[in-house]
Amino acid sequence: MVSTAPLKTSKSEAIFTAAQDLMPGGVSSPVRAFKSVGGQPIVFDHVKGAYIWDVDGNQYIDYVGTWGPAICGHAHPEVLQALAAALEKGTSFGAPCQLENVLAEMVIDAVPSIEMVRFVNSGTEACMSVLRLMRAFTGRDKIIKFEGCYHGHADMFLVQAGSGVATLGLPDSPGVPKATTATTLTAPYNDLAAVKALLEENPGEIAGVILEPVVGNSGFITPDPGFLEGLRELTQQHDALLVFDEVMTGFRIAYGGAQAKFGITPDLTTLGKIIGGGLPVGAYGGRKDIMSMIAPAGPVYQAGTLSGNPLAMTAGIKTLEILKRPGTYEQLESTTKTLSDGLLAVARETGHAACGGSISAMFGLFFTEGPVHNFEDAKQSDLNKFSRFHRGMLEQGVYLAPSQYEAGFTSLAHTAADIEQTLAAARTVMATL
Ligand code: HOZ
Repeated sequence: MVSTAPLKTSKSEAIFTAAQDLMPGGVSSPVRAFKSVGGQPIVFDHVKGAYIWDVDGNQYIDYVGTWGPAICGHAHPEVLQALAAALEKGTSFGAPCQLENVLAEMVIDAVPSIEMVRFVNSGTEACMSVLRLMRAFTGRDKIIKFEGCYHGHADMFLVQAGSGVATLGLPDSPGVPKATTATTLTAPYNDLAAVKALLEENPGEIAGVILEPVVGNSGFITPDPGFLEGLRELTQQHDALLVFDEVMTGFRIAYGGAQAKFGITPDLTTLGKIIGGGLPVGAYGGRKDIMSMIAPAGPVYQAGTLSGNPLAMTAGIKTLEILKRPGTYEQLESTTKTLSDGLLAVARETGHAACGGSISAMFGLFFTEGPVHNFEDAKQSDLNKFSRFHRGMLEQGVYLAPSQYEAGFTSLAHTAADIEQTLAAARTVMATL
């Protein structure tokens, strides 16, 4: 049972104050700085299962899960054991290792679109590499992305981006040359007519369409019925590629990702987070004829010293082995639905306009009547209320993503008692908002 005693955060505050002189904003990645929810971030000491402990000794039920990788629960004993054995063999090879084959086969078996895969070190790297490949394969420069979708921080994607960009209200970043984003066209999510218009206005010029098949970077937004099917048809009609960014949804929405769940097979897919089991990893893959263009098989250059790192491969392999066991996705679905339905019920009982939902181990809650179909709808959420909710939940021992524009994540380690305690906390907090 996580304690709900008043938070003592003096050590967190001292460490974060010192950090602000050492690192921009005191952090290594923006959203975790709590800028949009106010207050200082808590500084973690250790994590285990569904829980986090901060440096002041406070314990929290965690719904961030290190932004996605911790789907089996933090520091899963089997993952730690596999890593301990792998460590004995060294931390980095910079040369082929059999573990890459093992994880590649697991990914190819699981994800319908992937016939061949390249491992990289982050989701950002996967997306920037896939974009080069899209352009090389089609001989076209323009791409279509969706408002509020986030595909990492490469220049070409910093247009109407979600996640930290939306959280901090930075629609365009200084330092990105106009020429770099001139070929990035945007459409509202779930708006097939807008995509059709862009394809027709730019005949023979669009390399492809990239999207989060279920959005997690402007809050949790699901594709309307027919949207993914429509994108598949439109891209085929215009000889453009369809790319699913499954960095968040891969092995989370289903073992085979959103593409398995919805039965739509893109040409290319990007992955990250879960396939590294908590170590830095990313991957992109897809049709063999397209992937064969990557160097050294083909002329499209992309490389990395730590790519295919044996520790990351080991943690990824063990994580996928655990996820593949019978009943895991049923358990994730049921845990998350109980949480999501419960949060909505509590919001209604306490008189708040709210909407949201869940699929498998991913969920979201907006403080607006909704429905939320796209980023514009998401922006109608009461951000001030979300901030107070976030702080209240923290004080009740529940750690939520410190931004309205991030999805929530559950894990196999979350118990019925954790969910019950979270809903009791939400009832207490929402009654005060
Ligand atoms: N971009 C990630 C969230 N979608 C990570 C955020 C962070 O660590 O600050």
